[in-house]
Amino acid sequence: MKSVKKTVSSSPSSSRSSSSFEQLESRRLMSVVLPGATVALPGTTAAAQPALAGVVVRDALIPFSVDDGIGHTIFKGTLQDRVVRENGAGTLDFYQTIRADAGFTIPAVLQYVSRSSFGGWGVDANFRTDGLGDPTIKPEFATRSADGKSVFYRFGNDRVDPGDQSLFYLAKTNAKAFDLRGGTAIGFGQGPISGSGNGSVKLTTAEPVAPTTPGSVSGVVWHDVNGDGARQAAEPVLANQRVYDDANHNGVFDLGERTTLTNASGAYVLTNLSPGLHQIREVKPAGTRFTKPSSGVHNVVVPAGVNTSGRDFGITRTVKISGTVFNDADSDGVRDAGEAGLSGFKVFLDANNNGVLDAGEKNVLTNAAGSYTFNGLAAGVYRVRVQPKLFYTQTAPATGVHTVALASGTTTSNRNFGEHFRPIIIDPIPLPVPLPLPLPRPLPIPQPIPIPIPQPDPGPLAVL
Ligand SMILES: [Ca+2]
Ligand SMILES: [Ca+2]
Ligand SMILES: [Ca+2]
Ligand SMILES: [Ca+2]
Repeated sequence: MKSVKKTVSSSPSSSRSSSSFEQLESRRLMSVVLPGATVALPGTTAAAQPALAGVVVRDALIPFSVDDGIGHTIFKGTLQDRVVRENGAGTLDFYQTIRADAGFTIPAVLQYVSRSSFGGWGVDANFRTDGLGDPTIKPEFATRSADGKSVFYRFGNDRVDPGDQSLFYLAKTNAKAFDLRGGTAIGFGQGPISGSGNGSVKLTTAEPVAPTTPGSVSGVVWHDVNGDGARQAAEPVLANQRVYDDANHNGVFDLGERTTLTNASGAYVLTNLSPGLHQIREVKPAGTRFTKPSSGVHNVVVPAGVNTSGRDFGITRTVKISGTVFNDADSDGVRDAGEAGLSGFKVFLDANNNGVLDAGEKNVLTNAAGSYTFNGLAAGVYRVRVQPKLFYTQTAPATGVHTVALASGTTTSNRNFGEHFRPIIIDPIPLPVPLPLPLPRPLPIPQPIPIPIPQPDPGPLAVL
């Protein structure tokens, strides 16, 4: 601590000429900074201002350095950016303190700190004398721009030695919410480096914002018995399933993340979600997998004050097998670049393991990409084979079969088959030598059929 306050040069001309000092009257401990006004800062303590007592809701250390633009680093240190929610009113106070690195051996001269984004908010400016910091490093005046947006703390060219820290200066506001898109500019004057100039830095810090109306997300958790990702009427809902807002996007339910349980109807509503992107997940019961969404996560952009419904979760105990039949052009058993999938191959689950597709054995045809999927199977052991096809020889797997053992709710993929196309050249069948056509025999001349000469009627036979 320095016994005598040191100043190096006169104050910046920007603020003093247009100053209009507000009468402090009885408010001796906090100074309201109206737009366009300048106030003297007397300093205060939590004992004198009990309203300042609160909970720290943000406390960030932001390292920074300041160059003078002509090749000198004139300051190196840390800005501590803190937001406190007052216990009584629930309003936010925005604190900062500047600390010089111990290892940076050149003393610097602190001129000003300017914070943007206070437009529209009530601001009382001051500094704390009951906290950490060197009592000689503090702002004497606060000026607010005419539009109310920026609050300018004027330090009187206070000398900051390595390891020194300013007192905490603050803006007590009537805001109840904040974000991290504010700006803080810090200016340093000429230091003792020969030939050095002024310099400043702009850092991203907390700012007061209007509170937003939260939104919500709702849906149903159900048992997708057949694993098809759709909810059939006979499929039951699941109660007491934990759904949560995965705030840190790590795929795990962590303490402090907003959560709820599904009710007897399998329904959930996650409330009080800030507007913006949320990852809504469910804690998956053991031995199951998600079929809807298959990724297990709903990415929802929550609008302010609106419920987003229909974000259902389907879980199943069934298993899934998938793979591809590919054209193994070089017959090496490996799918190389350029070896396309083969459509129309029949892949089957060889239940009796006899190597052939029998009646009743599940089978599917590969699609245009050569892919196949068996979904909704019960957990167990499966032998997957491809039915031979004319002109193709199977090259993979070497054993000719994928044998897979799948526990409840698991899947296996890339169960691929290589098929090499080898057309069989068949010798042409010799054409039979044509036999000489038999000469047509002359048709016999038809003979006239003798017409029977009618006989006279013998008359009735005499009965003997
Ligand atoms: Ca279903
Ligand atoms: Ca998490
Ligand atoms: Ca190959
Ligand atoms: Ca069979």
